[in-house]
Amino acid sequence: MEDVTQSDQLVIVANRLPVDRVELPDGSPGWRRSPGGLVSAMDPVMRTRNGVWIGWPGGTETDLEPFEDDGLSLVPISLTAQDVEEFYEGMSNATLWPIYHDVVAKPEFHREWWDSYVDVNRRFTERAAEVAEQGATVWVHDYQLQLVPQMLRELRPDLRIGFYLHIPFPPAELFAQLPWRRQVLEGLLGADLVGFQLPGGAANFVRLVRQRVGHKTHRDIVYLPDGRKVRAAAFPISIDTRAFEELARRESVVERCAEIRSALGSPTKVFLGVDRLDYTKGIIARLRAFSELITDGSLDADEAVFVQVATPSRERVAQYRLLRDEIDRLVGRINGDLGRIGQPAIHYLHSSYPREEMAALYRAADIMVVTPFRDGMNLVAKEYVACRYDDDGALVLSEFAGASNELRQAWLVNPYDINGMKAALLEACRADDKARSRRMKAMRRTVLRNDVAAWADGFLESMAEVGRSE
Ligand code: ADQ
Repeated sequence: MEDVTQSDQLVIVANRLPVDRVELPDGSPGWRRSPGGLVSAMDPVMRTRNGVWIGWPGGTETDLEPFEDDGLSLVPISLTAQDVEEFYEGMSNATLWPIYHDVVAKPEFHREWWDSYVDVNRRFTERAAEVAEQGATVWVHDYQLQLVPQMLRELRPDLRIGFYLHIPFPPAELFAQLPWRRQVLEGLLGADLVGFQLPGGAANFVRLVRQRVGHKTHRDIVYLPDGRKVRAAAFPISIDTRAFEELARRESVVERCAEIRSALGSPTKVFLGVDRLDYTKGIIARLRAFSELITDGSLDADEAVFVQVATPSRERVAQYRLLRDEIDRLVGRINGDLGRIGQPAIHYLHSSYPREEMAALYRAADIMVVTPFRDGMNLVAKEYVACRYDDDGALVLSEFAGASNELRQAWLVNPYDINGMKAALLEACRADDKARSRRMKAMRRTVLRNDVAAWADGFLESMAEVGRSE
């Protein structure tokens, strides 16, 4: 029965707040909304449900007060320089991130990083417990905050708690390396609903709970000894598809697309890669595959160029600095060997761009190359499809990106197989108009149907049901 004191309030707890600290024209500090699918998906729900967003603003400022930004209530959590080093760069990005991504890089284990992870998770929890109204819904996001569900349930058993993992949940064999594996599983079990990108992640989780914690499970439900039930299920995330399409249709974007192609020397085929600079994204293997196609004469350097955009990311973590140097060297070598004056084979841009520029790049690309070794979803693949309202363009996509579950009509590749990637790049490049448009049409139907609003609604409806069935 519905309790009259239940609140409709929705509290989001995520590592980052959806705003960045900026300097206003008068020199005073202010905030700028950081564009992103999650914020735009949550915005309408947050407005109707008296929403509050708890997160870290990204710096080390202290004594930040809760504030309103364009109708959104934001509650900042302060991190010290030591928290950033141990909780964020350490435990989150040098331990959990590689373990959850197939150990593509070697994870580091440090007990003081774990202590900091527990401590910061507790601070997020305490703030959520203060802010949430009686019976509110709290939606916790991602691998940085896996202990929050359990900590919050202990403080506030009246709340309905959901958790969503944006990255893959690893197979039991890899997860078992984590010295704090049981604490993490128990942390997640504090939620009523634990959401994953793919059914495989949910199944890994349920299996681990059975093996390592010893709870009874049946299909997607975990039965706790106190009678509580936890559901683990897949909710593949998406993008604001219509907003991307609308952007891609703008006159200014169409003009910018033509400008980009002409600045590249009007090649016949433009290949594009867009990633955060991360070792999971497979940037090196893909550039190598492309350069070999030119070296062995399958592609002509006068006809084909590769544009690789890599957003700076986690630059204080050692593995990321090494990767950046490695990419710099590889691009230098390829262009030294294959480029001509004013005509490099690879255009490498190490920076972040506004969404209009991204849309223009997607429009300008004949072949979009998305080849991560492991990726929860990969929104770039979906953004590319959303921008191709002309039903043209080819997507080469790794089997190991979550997006490959839905975008079956892409040219699917194993990113570890360089020859296989070369063959797929060539096929995508040589496909006739009919084949390209047939594949693109089918993928567009998929991303139009499952957009980010459908994703958020699906998760929240499922949370409401889990609550009711108890
Ligand atoms: P990411 O690892 O960051 O996300 P992805 O899903 O591709 O990977 O999202 C990247 C976002 O950054 C895209 O929206 C893209 O447009 C933007 N971006 C990339 N390069 C950019 C640039 N140079 N300038 C501006 N914007 C740029 C994590 C998981 C993914 C999962 C998402 C969402 O690792 O697997 O899909 O969360 O759940």
